[in-house]
Amino acid sequence: MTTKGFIFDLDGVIVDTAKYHFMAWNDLANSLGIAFSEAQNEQLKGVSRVDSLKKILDWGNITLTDQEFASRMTSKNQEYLSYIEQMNESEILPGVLNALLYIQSKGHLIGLGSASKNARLILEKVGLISHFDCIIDGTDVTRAKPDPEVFLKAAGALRLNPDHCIVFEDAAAGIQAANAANMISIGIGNEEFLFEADLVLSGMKEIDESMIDTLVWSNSKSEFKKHKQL
Ligand code: B16
Ligand code: MG
Repeated sequence: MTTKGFIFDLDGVIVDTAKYHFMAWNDLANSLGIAFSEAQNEQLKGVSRVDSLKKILDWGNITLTDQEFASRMTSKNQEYLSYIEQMNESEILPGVLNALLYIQSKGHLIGLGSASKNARLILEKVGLISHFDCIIDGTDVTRAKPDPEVFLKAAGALRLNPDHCIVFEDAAAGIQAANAANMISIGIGNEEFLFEADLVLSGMKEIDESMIDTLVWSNSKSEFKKHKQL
């Protein structure tokens, strides 16, 4: 049997760090006199730190000097890290650990493909780092999702053909990146936003062993889609 690579996004798939990003961005926005809502925070999911700050400044119609921009990014990250420091395994989203253990028990490989520069620290905090055969994060890529770079690098680090990889993602841009890499794309969240995915699940808790078996036995994206229609 061909070895498969299961590549996971971090925020929104393995843990819900969006709430911590929200608190830190909200404090930053308020200190600049910009109103910031949870709906706006949704638009920052999967978006890099620098692009997130650019969007918030656009919403508030504010321009900062390069120096001020850099210092705001640093303070946002410091506040975010103070929340991450408190994280533990209770924050792993339901279904994640069982899926990782089953994939490993079958001899397949596990990778991370995240935009976050704090991904390693978060995986350590929740006690999952040892389950990952490779970690590709915001420190390893130059092009943000929907560019497929992060997932192609993960496939390369796992020494697997991209066709043999399956991506789990909660952001539309991440699904587009997986599709561009010719990987099976599994959307985690709302079908309304993730309609480009090969399959959408409401959460990782919906993944069971038979679904993982189906993913393992599908030799390509098109084969998986055909199986899904049966
Ligand atoms: P950091 P993911 C993304 O994680 C988050 O969804 C996004 O909100 C955040 O801005 C980005 O990471 C960068 O995070 O500030 O920690 O480098 O969904 O790609 O795992
Ligand atoms: Mg995400």
